[in-house]
Amino acid sequence: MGVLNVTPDSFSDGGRWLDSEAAVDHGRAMVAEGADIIDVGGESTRPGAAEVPVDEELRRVVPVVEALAGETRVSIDTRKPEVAEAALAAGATIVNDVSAGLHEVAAAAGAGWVAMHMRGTPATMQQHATYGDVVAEVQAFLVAQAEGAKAAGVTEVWIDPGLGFAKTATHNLTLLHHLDRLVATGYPVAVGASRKSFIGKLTGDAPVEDRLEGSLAAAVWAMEKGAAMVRVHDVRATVQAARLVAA
Ligand code: HH2
Repeated sequence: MGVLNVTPDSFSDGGRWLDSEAAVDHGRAMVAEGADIIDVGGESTRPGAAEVPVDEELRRVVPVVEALAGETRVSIDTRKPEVAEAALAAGATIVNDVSAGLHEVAAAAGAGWVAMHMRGTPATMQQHATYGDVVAEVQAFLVAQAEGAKAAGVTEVWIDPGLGFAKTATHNLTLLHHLDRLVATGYPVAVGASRKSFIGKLTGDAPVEDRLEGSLAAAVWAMEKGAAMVRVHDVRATVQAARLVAA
């Protein structure tokens, strides 16, 4: 899954693809590099990010989804039902749901759904990064959400531990270490580690533009533990790594 942030403020590529044409070109480039799904998002969810009004989020994402949907599979990365509905109407076929609360929208459209674990909102989530057993708690939440979605009629349900969302670096590492426990639930697992701050922290404070190697290591680890999808910014390099893992 290639990341396409149509935002001014995403943590690693904010402002680069804000213009629709530049965004569509970047989406096409990621498809050419081997991405199977392009994940279009119009709201940054980095820690502390402010909420984007619905109209503005729609203005950012709908033209980009429309342009890419005829050429590749598109997911919509949003927390808002209105935005998910509009993107599905524009041709997206998966809701990448960082709120894990939009399964009814996916069910109504016959779309796939990614349930990601988070606590609170991006503005408040780092205050909620306390767990007794992070793996058990994340797993229990995701399985409950996934079962609810299946019962509502969603046939394609993914689960995602939500690295960096109400998680410390240690929580992220613990979840990666025990990713096989999420895989054992039987739901296909998606993982988004790409360029996140815990990678910088573990690599001598590498700035966001210098986290490719750490991101690849995390993606390879996740795939080896059984993840069925990795959400990444650097598609060409990750596809090459994925082919080696698969071989
Ligand atoms: N991470 C981000 C956004 N969406 N979706 C899933 N399923 N899993 C993730 O780990 C995930 C996600 C945050 O990364 P990014 O989109 O690069 O940044 P920002 O939120 O600042 O736009």
